[in-house]
Amino acid sequence: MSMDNETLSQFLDTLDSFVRERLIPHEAEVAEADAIPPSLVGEIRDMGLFGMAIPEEYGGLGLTMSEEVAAAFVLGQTSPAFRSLIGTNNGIGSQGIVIDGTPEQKETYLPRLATGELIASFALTEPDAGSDAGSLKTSARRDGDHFVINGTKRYITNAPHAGLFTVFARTDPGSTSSAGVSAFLVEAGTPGLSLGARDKKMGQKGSHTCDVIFDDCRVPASAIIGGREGQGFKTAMKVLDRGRLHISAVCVGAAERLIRDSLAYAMERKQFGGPLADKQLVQAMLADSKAEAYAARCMIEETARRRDAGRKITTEAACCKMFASEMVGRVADRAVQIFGGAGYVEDYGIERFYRDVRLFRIYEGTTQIQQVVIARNMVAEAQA
Ligand code: COS
Repeated sequence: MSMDNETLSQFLDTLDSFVRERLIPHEAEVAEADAIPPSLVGEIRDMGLFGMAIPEEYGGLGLTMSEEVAAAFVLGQTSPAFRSLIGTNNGIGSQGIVIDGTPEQKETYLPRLATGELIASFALTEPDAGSDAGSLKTSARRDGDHFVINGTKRYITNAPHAGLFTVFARTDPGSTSSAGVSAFLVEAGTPGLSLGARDKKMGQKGSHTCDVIFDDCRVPASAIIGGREGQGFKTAMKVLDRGRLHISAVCVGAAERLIRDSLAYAMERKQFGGPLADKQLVQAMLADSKAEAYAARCMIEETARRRDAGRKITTEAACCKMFASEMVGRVADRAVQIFGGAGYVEDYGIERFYRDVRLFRIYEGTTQIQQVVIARNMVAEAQA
């Protein structure tokens, strides 16, 4: 759907009020308890946020990419744990089905993903296959009209809550690279699928990851996304192109929140006879953060427009992910510096954001992988 301007601005205003009035006040509690209160999960569900990126015909809001990044700019303004709760259903957990799924797969899963009744996870990473995703070892051996999956997936976001996993496994035993990988839709509760203990993370408390273990887990051949073997890696890459742009927008939201908090603190805190905000060295930090967050916002809006116009955005999404995730790291570092001692203790939440945003430079492709993607595409285009 492309919302008319009035509907979009109403949606974003409602989301903004929700973030300020309902989510921000619960940030410290969520971090402390390492859990989002069920009542808040219900409110998030009622707002339709699990289905932002799922087409309207399957019960979602069907936002365009431009609309989705506008929503992510707003959601990014609060603890990433809230965004993470709905992140997989809107992104890596659902988009394989949206982009490459069969009509039956869409019909079976998308309506429940859109409401949040079903939580989706994306199981690509393994103990020995992270950045080199194409080298994954999880196998799916054909057995009649079924496949038998064996292997371990690692750091899988929302796995402890997931009802559906998109699992990448090697269906061609003779292959060692990205060819020969297929994407399977595996439901929680399938015999042979089990979960490891929750990871103890540096930040993003309230968002959970764990291992997903497959031990002779038998699934029908109809569970392959799109029904075709050997297409899984490409599906993963298409999903990640989109996911990287969404994460970039979340980075901008977090940066804008940190800048707002830093400015408010600098205006209120007095040293050397006046507010910190009057000191040019503090102004330099505020100005650098403002300009960098604005640059990232513009890149992301432009890339989203290009995607909505049907253009391939692999290079641009990688540029956005690299720049925005590094940018929010610098902004968070400056925020700690502006707050000084107050930035290093828990009370103001700045140190929490500093730890939370560190993940953005790692997941859905590290900064170094984004550099590889950008440069490889530059060379390929120059050679074409
Ligand atoms: N869209 C569609 N197809 C794509 C694609 C994209 N964005 N990127 C690659 N492909 C295709 C290629 O065209 C190629 O197809 P052919 O074999 O038909 O030519 C195939 O996929 C393999 O691509 P490539 O050779 O580039 O794969 P590599 O194994 O060299 O890996 C990187 C490429 C490093 C970019 C990939 O492994 C990657 O993104 N790694 C990071 C993984 C990641 O983000 N992990 C986070 C986990 S999810 S939280």
